[in-house]
Amino acid sequence: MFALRSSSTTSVSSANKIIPALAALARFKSTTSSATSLKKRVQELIPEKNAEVKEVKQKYGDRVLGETTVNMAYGGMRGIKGMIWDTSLLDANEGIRFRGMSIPEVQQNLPKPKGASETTPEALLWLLLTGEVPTEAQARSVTDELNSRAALPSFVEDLIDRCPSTLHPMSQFSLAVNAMQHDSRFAKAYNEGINRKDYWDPVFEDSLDLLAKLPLVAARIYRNVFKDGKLGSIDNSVDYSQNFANLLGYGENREFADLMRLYLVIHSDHEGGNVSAHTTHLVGSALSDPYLSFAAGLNGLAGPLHGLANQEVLRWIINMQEEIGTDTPTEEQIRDYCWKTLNSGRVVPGYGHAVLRKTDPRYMAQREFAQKHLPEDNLFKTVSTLYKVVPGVLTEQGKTKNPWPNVDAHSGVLLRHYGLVEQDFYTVMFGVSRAFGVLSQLIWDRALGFSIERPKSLTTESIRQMFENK
Ligand code: HAX
Repeated sequence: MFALRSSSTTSVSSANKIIPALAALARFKSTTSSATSLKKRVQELIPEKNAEVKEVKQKYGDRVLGETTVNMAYGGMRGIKGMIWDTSLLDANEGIRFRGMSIPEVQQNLPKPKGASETTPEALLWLLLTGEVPTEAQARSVTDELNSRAALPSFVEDLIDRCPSTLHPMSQFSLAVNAMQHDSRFAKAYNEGINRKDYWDPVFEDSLDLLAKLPLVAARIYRNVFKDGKLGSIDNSVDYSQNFANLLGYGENREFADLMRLYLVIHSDHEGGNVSAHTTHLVGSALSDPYLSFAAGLNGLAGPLHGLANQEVLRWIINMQEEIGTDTPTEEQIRDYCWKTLNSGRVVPGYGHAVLRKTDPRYMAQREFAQKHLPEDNLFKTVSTLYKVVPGVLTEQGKTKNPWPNVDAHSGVLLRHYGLVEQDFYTVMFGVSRAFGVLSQLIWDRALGFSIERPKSLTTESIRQMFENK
């Protein structure tokens, strides 16, 4: 397997084994390849990876991965091991690892652009697609590649401009991504009869085109809905996150550009079972092209129990401040407000997780950013007080399996600090980031020839019959 390669070893952390930090770090340092083009490197790896999957299927194809209970079938298929997602793996107590690397390891070991304090989604894309830590030149080559593909078709610009400002930014985002399907190289190649062995190639091209265009799409929506509609252009000399910051209108603040780098890296991938990832993968399995697949994933991300939670968190905090009449509520006031939310049959947004059972490391990465850059921000202080209070309240209520904060509990306060106060836009930013993870896996789905998804469903009556011997 090629999760984190070195010249001498090719082993990888298995599903529930965490690589000891020191051994892992030693490996990260020795992982370089001479290829300067991401596509060329992926192409080199495809035969090796196909051989590995073939071997695993031959050796272990009949082994049982786990059992499925009736409760799992009724309970959102939680915990059912039924899909392959090579770009990242989640440990319930540790959080996400991208190709075996934790978030702090990614922050420490992936290259950063000159003058930046955080690594970039471009460097992460190289890691997700190849399992290798890129050199500075390799990361820069991805930046150049994305910058060169960023321009939008004019009809997509017109489409976005014609959306009413009352249409939610996530709906506009999904609409624009669907519309860009017009230029899908995979759809065209399929129509022309491409050999299935080559599917990955136009899927790679579509994915890079799509990633490249997302900042212009997202920023156009932002500037139309919340600002004067005027938009800058891509600067080929700077990285993806600086360009995104510039387009949104906050690029002059170097801290904000670093926040974008951090934000786009940590929201990118969270293994395969979450709604946005699984949806993209599922729709792609029907050979819908990357635009259609990712647009479907975005529609899932727009749900309040998933990505929309970041907008809900901010709204909830602001409502609390208004209701209590202060922007520095006490622990007691916050506790009362949490109970009020729970007693009215609503969730406390930003807390709980379907799989994680500890504080989300993505929350911690953002908390560390806040402690460094905005320790005196009143909203950050409130978010910190929530961290002290909410887990206790949720534990006392006794329902949630995980009372700790997730990624969405922290992102809004950071964006708001730098002036990006329009919370209805936050999930669009999440979507830009999520594209890096789900499209990386989609490329591998086609390179490895994964099948169309078709799990078995049951009726309640059929379950009765199975267990009542009818
Ligand atoms: N507030 C109140 N109740 C909560 C809760 C919360 N934050 N988190 C879980 N619960 C409740 C569930 O609603 C469920 O209640 P019922 O038994 O009455 O249905 C019970 O506790 C058990 O749930 P669980 O098994 O712990 O959690 P689930 O896997 O069912 O749900 C969710 C996971 C993330 C959807 C859930 O924790 C939640 O609704 N959190 C608030 C919304 C949120 O922050 N979503 C973002 C999650 C991260 C993400 O995907 N980001 O994009």
